[in-house]
Amino acid sequence: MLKRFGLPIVAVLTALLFSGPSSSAAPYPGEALSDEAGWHCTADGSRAGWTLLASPQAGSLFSPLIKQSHGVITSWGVRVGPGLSPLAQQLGVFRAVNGGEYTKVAESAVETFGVGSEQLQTRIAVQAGDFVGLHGPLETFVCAEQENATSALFEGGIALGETRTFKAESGVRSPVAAIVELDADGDGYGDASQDRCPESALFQTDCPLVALSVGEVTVKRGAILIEAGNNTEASLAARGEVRWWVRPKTGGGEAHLSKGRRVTVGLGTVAPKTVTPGATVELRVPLPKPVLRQLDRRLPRQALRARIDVVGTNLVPYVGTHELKIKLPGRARPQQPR
Ligand SMILES: [Ca+2]
Repeated sequence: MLKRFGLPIVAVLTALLFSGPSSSAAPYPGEALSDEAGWHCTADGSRAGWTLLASPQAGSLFSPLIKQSHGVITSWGVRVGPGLSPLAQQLGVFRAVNGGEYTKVAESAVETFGVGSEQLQTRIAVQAGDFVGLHGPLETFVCAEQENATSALFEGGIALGETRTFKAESGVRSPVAAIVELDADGDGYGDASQDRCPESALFQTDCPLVALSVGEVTVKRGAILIEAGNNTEASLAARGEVRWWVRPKTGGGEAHLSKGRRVTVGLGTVAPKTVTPGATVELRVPLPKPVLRQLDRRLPRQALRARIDVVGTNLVPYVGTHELKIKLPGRARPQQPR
C-alpha cells in the first residue's frame, strides 16, 4: 500500500466510443415535406416572348404559390399537349414587390420540353408566397382558353434580379409545375429527396453519429485533467461531484453508531472547449478547496471518488455523455511505524 505513495496517480482509460441515440432524419409526415406549385395544366398553345406567372385565381381553393417558408424546388416541368412542337423553356421564381411588380429572384436551367409530362431535377431555394413562372427564348407554352382565369403577364424576358411591371392577362394560365420540398435547416437542399440530414445545414449526407472519446485522465495537485475528443466539431465540458462522509466528532463510543453527515462538492470545467474531428482537447476540472483539504487529511488508501460526466454538444443538435469514476487518493503522509 505504501509503495504507491508519492507516485503520480494516472488513470489511463482506453478510448471509449460512445454512441448515443441516432440523430438521423426525424420522421416528418409526407404531406408536410413536399408540395406542388403551379397549376399543372396541360399546354395547348404557345406565345412569342411571354413571361407568364402561375397566378392565384379568384374562387379557386388551390394556391399555385410556394407554400413553404423555407422551401426548395427539387423538380419542375411543363405538361405539353398533343400536336405542339418542342420548345426550350425556363422556370423563373418571382417575388411580388407591390401592385403588379414582380422581381425575378431565381431561375432554372433552360430545358426543352416536347409532348408529354417530363419532370426535371433542380435545386432552387424559395420562400412562401413566391410565384413560379415560365418563359421561352422563342415561345412560351401556355394553357389557353382557360375560363375565368387571369394571370400576370410580362411580354419579354426578365433577367435575374430585375423587377418588371406585369399586366393581368385573361383566359390563360401557365403550365409550369414545380415540386417544392421543405428545407427546415435552410441549407438549400430539399429535405425529402436532397438532404439526408435535415436537422443540420452542415450536412446533406447522413447526419454523423457522435462518437465521444475519452483518453487519459490525470489527477494533478489542483485539478483533474481529462483528454477528450469527438468525431465531429463539438463543444466539450466536464461536470460532476465528489462526495464523502463526515463522521461526528464525538470522542465517546457513539461515533461508530452514526454514519455522520454527507458532503457533496460540485466539480466542473470553467468553460467548454471546442474540439475538431481528429483532435483531442484537455479538459481541466479544478479541485475545489474543500476537496483539497479533505485529500490532505486522507491517506492514499482513503481515496475519494469523483464522478464526472464528459458532455459533448455537437453542432448537429445532439448531446453525448460519457461518465467517468475517478479515484482521488488521500495525500496525508502515513505515520511511520516506530
Ligand atoms: Ca435542407
